[in-house]
Amino acid sequence: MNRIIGERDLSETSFSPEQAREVYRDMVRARAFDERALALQRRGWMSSWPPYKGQEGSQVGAAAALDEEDWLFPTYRSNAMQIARDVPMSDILLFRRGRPEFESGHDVPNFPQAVPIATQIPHAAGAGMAMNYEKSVKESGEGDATDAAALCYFGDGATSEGDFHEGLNFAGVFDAPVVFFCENNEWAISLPRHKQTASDSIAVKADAYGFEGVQVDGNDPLAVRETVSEALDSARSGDPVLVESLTYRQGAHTTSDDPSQYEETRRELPEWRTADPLDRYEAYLREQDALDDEFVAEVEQEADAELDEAVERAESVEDADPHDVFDRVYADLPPNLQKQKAWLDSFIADRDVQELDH
Ligand SMILES: Cc1ncc(C[n+]2csc(CCOP(=O)(O)OP(=O)(O)O)c2C)c(N)n1
Ligand SMILES: [Mg+2]
Repeated sequence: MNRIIGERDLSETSFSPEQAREVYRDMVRARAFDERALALQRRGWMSSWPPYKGQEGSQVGAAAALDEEDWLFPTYRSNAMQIARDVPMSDILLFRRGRPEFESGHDVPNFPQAVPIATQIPHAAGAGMAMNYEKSVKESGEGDATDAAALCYFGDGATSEGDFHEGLNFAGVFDAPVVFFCENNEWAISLPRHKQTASDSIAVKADAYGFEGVQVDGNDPLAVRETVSEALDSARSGDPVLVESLTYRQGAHTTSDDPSQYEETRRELPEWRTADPLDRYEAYLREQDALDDEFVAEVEQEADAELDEAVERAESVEDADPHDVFDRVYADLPPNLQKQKAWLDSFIADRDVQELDH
C-alpha cells in the first residue's frame, strides 16, 4: 500500500479535539526548544545543534503513536520525538554539552541517539528479534509477555547505507515487531533526495524485504500519528512496516552548515511539502473550531517557562569531564585510544599552565 492521507475534517478522524490539541502543544514545545537551542549554540553554550524546524509535525505525530513500553531508536535529528515522549528538556540540553544521555535518570525505553548514519537500523531489527524471543519464552510459562514494538527513526540519506538493507532484511525474515520510520526531509546534508536514490520513493524499497511500505504527508501530524499507529499494530502481529514521512528541513543541516551553498540543487517541491507544519496545523485546528487564542497563548507561555527551567537546571550541572569519551566503550582501552587519552592529559596540563601564566 502506498498513500498520502489528505487533510480531513477532525470529526472524520479518530481524534478528539482534546487529543488534537495535545499534539499541537507538543509541536509548540518542540518548536520553542529548537529555537532556544539554536540561540544557545550561537552564544557558545553548546558546540553544535542540528535543527529540526519544519519536521515537528512528522516527529510529534510519530512519537504520539508510541505506547509507553515501545522502544524508540532515535538520531541526532529526532529531538522533537524525545520532547513529545516527555524526556526532560534539560536532559537533551545536557547531552549537547557532553554529559551522558538521560542525566535526570528519566526512564523511557529509548536507545541512545545514533550519530553514525543508519547504525541504529540493525540494532532495532535485533531488538525486535529479542522481543519475539522474550515473548516466546514468557508464553511458554515464565510470566506475562509484553506486546512492545520498536520505532526506528532515520533520514532519507540513511537508506543508502548497507545497515538499512541488512536491518530491513533481518526484520522481514524474522517477523520483527519494528516500524522503520524514514523521515524524508529532502536533504542528506547537501545531497537532495533525487540524487540519493533512483527509486520512485523510499517506501517502495520495502517490497524487496517482503513487507509493506507507506508514504504519508509528514506535515500533517494527525495523518502521521494514524499511519504510525496502524504500522505499529501490524508490527506487533509480526509484519514490519516501512513508513516514509514526507517533510522538509527548513534550516541548515547543523549550525556548522551553510545551505546557501547548495540550495539551487533542490528540485521544485509541492507547497504542502515545504509548508510550515506548525502554522498549517494551527490554521487547521482553528478552522475546525478546536483551538483559540487563549489556548495558543497558554501553550506558548508554558513552553517558555519549561525551557527557562531546563536551561537553569542544565547550567547548574557541572561541566562534562572530557575523559568521559574514553570511558564508555571499552573495558580495556586499546593502545591507540590510550595514546589519545595521554595526549588529552598533556593538552589539559599545558592549558592549565597557560591559564596560570595569564
Ligand atoms: C556512517 C556515517 N557516514 C557519514 C556521516 C556524516 N553525515 C552526518 S549527517 C549525514 C546526512 C544524513 O542525512 P539523512 O539520513 O537524510 O538525515 P538528516 O540529517 O537529513 O536528518 C551524513 C552523511 C555520518 N554521520 N555517519
Ligand atoms: Mg535527510
